[in-house]
Amino acid sequence: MLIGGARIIQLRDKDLSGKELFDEARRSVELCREYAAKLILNDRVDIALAAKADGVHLGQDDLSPIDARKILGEKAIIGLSTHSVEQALNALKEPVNYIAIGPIFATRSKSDTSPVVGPEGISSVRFAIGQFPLVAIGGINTGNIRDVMSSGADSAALISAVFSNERSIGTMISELMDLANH
Ligand code: TZP
Ligand code: MG
Repeated sequence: MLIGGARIIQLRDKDLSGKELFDEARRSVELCREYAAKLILNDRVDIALAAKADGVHLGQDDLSPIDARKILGEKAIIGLSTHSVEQALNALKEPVNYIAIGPIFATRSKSDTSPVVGPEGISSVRFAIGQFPLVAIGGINTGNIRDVMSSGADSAALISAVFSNERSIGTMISELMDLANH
């Protein structure tokens, strides 16, 4: 992903032990530094702190952004997942650096998702939050990323779309970035 030009990597693994995740996080942080990219840890504020990650990505049921901010400090990037305009508006009152909205489309990467919000959901959240940084997540691929960006997302977060049978992860990322930026 770094070779392909990804600027922010989220380390997300719900199955690793704390020790294993910490080791992965440390290696990932080191690699991201080499590419001047950022490493965000999913869910785990404690491991983000211990591994000196750039920040943490929180869900609605994780530690609150206020508590994460107390632990990680002013410079940390804190993102919050939201699934509706109402949640996105509430997120604006929290000490977060970006809001994520999703799932945009159907996804197989997560089973307990809220209903899909579609590109219209991105537009509604964009309208509600003004210029605040907005990340779109869930089911985004080469076929729909342009629509996602033109609906008002600043960034797209994705997993499955970078794993192709024919092409490398780096190639997929650079293709997705080209589509997103043009
Ligand atoms: N929540 C909804 S989708 C997703 C998360 C964490 C991961 C991204 O999924 P996809 O569809 O593989 O890009
Ligand atoms: Mg989470």
